[in-house]
Amino acid sequence: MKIGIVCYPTFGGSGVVATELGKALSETGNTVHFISYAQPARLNVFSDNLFYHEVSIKNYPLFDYPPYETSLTSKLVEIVEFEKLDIIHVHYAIPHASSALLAKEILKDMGKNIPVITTLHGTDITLVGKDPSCKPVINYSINKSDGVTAVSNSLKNETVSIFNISNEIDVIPNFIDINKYQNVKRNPYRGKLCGKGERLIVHTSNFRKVKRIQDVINIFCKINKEIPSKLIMIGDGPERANIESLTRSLCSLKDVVFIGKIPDVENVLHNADLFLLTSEKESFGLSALEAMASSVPVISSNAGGLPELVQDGVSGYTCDIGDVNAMSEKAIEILDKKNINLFKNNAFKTASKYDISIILPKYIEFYKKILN
Ligand code: GMT
Repeated sequence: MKIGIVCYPTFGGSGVVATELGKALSETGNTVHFISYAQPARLNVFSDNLFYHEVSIKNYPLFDYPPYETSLTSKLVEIVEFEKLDIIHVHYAIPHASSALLAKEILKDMGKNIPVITTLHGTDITLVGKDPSCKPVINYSINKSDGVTAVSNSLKNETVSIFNISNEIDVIPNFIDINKYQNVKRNPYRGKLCGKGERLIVHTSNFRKVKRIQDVINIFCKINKEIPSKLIMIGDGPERANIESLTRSLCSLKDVVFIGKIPDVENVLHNADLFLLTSEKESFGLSALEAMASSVPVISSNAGGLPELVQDGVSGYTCDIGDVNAMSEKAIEILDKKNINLFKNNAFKTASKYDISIILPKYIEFYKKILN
């Protein structure tokens, strides 16, 4: 198959999933064309059947806002026509789905039928998508796509409850390449940061309000009073300065390190003891899956799809959103030396169910169903 993948090029979950999917599809003999405004962060390999096309945006003094959607639509028309694509798969509905559907209409006038698949990732529905400034366009795009997938049952249900949906939505969960996480040899931070017997806790996010990162810091302070620990904060975003200042006021900065955005989370997760994800909304929680693939148990909120991913009491615990006390108590339970190894093993077993070898065939099957 010749597949066009449209995604955000950033470190966000939807871009990561789209990029890893494209790489895996190309390794199984398909030709994949990535279309985005910058090279996707995880697109670090190239081969003769993997391509990247940059959407360049024509600006003009009249425009207060560069017309990205128009440029993306035109690029899609060009790539479908000249690369003879069989299918377009867009990740994150805004604005990718409506651009792809307009490209489909343009191509129809040119005598070419191109199926469009839209994968919903989370905030394109639960936060931004339902805003009146986007809602009718997202509703239309979901109903007019040739195929729609959501990354969890929770996201599918939320989509159906928010919008007026007449199209079928299939659930295909996110995935990881388990080997990548298991083959890490050394965590470069663990030895430098942690004293003997100290636990290592990790959080990863895009530092947005929706992640409730203040809860991560509060939970860590409570844990650290009972069990000497260190916390590594991975990622960056609008809340980072506030969170760093909260950290300074609540605990010692020698116990918490902010390392910013990194391309190789697996190296930091390796040999960590606990992952914290306290989000108010989380359609799936790819970062929690990456942690479990590294044999790291998870304490998370019970937002969105997290209870589908984190098996409560087995691979970690899910607690009510904002319940810092319950999350700290459960964290201390997991970190106890008589429990930790069981939770670590279970976390890995849970993650194994989401290995790419299991999820990739579901996408290929879905493409074939749409193409037929
Ligand atoms: O976490 C974010 O805000 C980024 C966002 C994205 O689109 O990149 O993540 C969403 O998609 C990920 C991949 O499917 C999911 O694992 C995240 O749970 C989801 N984020 C939210 O729902 C807040």
